[in-house]
Amino acid sequence: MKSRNEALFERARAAIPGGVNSPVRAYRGVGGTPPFLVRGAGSRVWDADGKAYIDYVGSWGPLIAGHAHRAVLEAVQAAARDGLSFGAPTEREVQLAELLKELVPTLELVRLVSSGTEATMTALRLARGYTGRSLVVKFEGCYHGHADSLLVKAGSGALTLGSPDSAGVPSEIASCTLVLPYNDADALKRAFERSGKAIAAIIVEPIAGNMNLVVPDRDFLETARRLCSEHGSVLIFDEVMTGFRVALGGAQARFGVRPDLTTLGKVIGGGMPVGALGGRREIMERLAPLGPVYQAGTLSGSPVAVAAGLATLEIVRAPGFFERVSAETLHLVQGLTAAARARGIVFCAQNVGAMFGMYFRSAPPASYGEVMQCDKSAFTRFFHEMLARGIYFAPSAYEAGFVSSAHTRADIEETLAAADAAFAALARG
Ligand code: KE4
Repeated sequence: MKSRNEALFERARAAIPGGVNSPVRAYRGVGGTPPFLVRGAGSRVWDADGKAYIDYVGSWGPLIAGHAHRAVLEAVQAAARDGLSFGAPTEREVQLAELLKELVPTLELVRLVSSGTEATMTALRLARGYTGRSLVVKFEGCYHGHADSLLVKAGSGALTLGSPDSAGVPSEIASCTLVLPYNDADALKRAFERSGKAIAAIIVEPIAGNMNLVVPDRDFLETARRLCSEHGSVLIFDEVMTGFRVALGGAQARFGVRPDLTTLGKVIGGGMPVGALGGRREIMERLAPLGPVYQAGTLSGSPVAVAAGLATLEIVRAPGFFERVSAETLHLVQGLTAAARARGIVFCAQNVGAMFGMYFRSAPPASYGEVMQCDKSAFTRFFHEMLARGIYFAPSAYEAGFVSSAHTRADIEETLAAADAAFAALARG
């Protein structure tokens, strides 16, 4: 007898490529049938077979306030009662732009879009239009959404599926993307010595979360900042994942490095489709309708989606929010590390704010190469042992995990008890 999840997955594969609308959801990286989720509340989700899970994916980052937060739902319902979309300016999107400017001081102007991909795609086009140059620098293992120029040695689902370079991207476009090793300041210096005056932009995850969590050296980001300033290139921090996740002001606040442009998504939509790019006024004013760089969107700044984002950011900005959620995340990673050590499993874990990484290696990786040294089969075994025990991690060794303000200490202790049993199972072989 098929489970509901299996029956749904069979139906889904008959109507949708791979049965999913985003590849990493298909569980190709870990095998098995993905649970079809039917409900979420706080820190938990339920699948079509009625099984409950403590959720550490949080829709891949947006749900930092937990599932179905009352204030977020009420904001969405109130907005929806006035109409779903107008294709005209509304006050709510002005409120969100003003709030983003207040919370992220490097944002002098902000443009709202509907996804992180739109934000990074636009940021690249804007940097190229502003500088008149074509070459962009990205880093191996970083994922910035699925725009053609950025699907070159990409992370996240592309890395999970083993296709970091996508088919369908013309070589002419890929040749304008220079891929360098992440967290390697010397490689960056050499690239700028060779091609600095041709480089329109560096785009970087200031803390990487799409090759698992990799925290760069401050010197790497400071070198990127210095080289861009010296050569007239645009420094783009892709904070779609780290924005309002690692700190209220994002990774740029933690490192004290000022990008020229920042891209945002996930948390700023609170689970609804919102992305944004923002930064220096003289660059942002090149965007249509003011300047020659075109960008548009039917549902950009959707009042219902923006209402979810505004409500979420009001929760996030409350005094003590980050201290509390970071403390619970720290307790989780310390407990996982201790549980593995007690069972003799080579494993470590770390967090930055409410984002964490788990690694089947003896120390957190500081580069893409070190990520590749992690024991992927051990991760896969651990993933399934935990899923069976009602703990829902990202189905890939190349993704970060997320804790919300709805996760209680009891949730963390339940997770650690499951981890002890899972590591024991791994130790038995
Ligand atoms: P979206 O287009 O998926 O909203 O954002 C793309 C994006 C851009 N930049 C960064 C740093 C990102 O992490 C993302 C999207 N992250 C993945 C998870 N690692 C989304 C999950 C998925 O692709 O299904």
